[in-house]
Amino acid sequence: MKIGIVCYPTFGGSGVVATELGLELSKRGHEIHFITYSQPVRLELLSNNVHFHEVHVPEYPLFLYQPYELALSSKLVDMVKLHGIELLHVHYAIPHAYAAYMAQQMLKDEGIFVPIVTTLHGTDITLVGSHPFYKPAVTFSINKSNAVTSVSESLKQDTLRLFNVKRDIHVVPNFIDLEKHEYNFTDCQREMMAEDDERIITHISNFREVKRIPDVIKVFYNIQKELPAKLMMVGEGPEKEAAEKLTEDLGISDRVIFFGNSHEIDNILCFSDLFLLPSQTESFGLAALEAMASGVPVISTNTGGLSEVNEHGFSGYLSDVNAIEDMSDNAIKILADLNTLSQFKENAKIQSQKFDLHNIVPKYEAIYEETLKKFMVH
Ligand code: GMT
Repeated sequence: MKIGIVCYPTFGGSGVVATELGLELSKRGHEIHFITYSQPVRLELLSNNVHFHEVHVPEYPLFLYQPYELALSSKLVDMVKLHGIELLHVHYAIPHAYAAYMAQQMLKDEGIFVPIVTTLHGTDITLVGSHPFYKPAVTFSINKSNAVTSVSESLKQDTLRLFNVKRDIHVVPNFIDLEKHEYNFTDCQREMMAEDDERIITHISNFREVKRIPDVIKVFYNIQKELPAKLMMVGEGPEKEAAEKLTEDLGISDRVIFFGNSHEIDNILCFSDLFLLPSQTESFGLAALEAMASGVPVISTNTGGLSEVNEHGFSGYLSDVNAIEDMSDNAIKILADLNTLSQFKENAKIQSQKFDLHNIVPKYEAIYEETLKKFMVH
């Protein structure tokens, strides 16, 4: 099948999922065309089956805002015609599903029908999409998609609650390539990061408010009072500066390392003992799954889809949002005893196997096939 994938190419779960999906589909014999404004961060290798087409938005001084969705829909039309793309899979409703619908209409005029599969990732629904400014366009784009998927049951329920959706929503959870997370112990340079007796705690995100970065620091502050520990903060975003300030104010800046965005997530996870994700809301929590796949237990909130990913008392623990003391106690419970820690590490790996890409990617393929069959008659 020739599939066009539209996503946000930057660091962030939706782009990562879209890229990994495209790469796996290409291995399964599909021809994949990524259509986006820059090459997705995890898309390192282009091949016969994997293509990248850049959406360029020409600057024009008359426009205060350059019209990306216009440029994207035109690019989609051109690429569908040039490469014979049979289906568009768009990740994130705004503006991708919207632009894809426009492209579909333009192509229809020329006698070409290309179905659209839209995957909802969370922020497009819970944070941005439900804003009254965007709500009509998001509702329209979802209803006009030929198939809609969401990354968790919780996100599906949020979407049904917040929008007047007339389409079925298929839940297809995010996934992980477990083989990639099987690291070689000789590569895991733990000794460069911490002393033998220190526990390594990690947080990875885009440092937006929704991630509750101060809670990460506060939980770590409590942990390091009980046990020798280091905190690895990975990512860039608006809350980073305040986080650095907070570590200084708490007198723990010598125990916290801020890495910035990293292409070496697996290397950092390989020496991590615990992952903290105290988010306000999280449709899935791909970063937590990536941690678990590397054998790192997770302390998270119980919001959104996190309880579908992290199993309380098995792969980690879940607490209410803002329950700093509870999260700290749970973290210490896991970290204080080496046998308990190694049991949780083992469990985290076991839990991640539920999301092995070999089980999940065929679900997308089935949706593509069903959608093509259903809509090709039109
Ligand atoms: O959470 C973010 O900051 C990024 C955002 C995105 O759109 O990439 O993540 C959303 O999609 C991910 C992939 O499906 C999910 O794992 C995240 O939970 C979800 N974020 C939120 O719901 C806040």
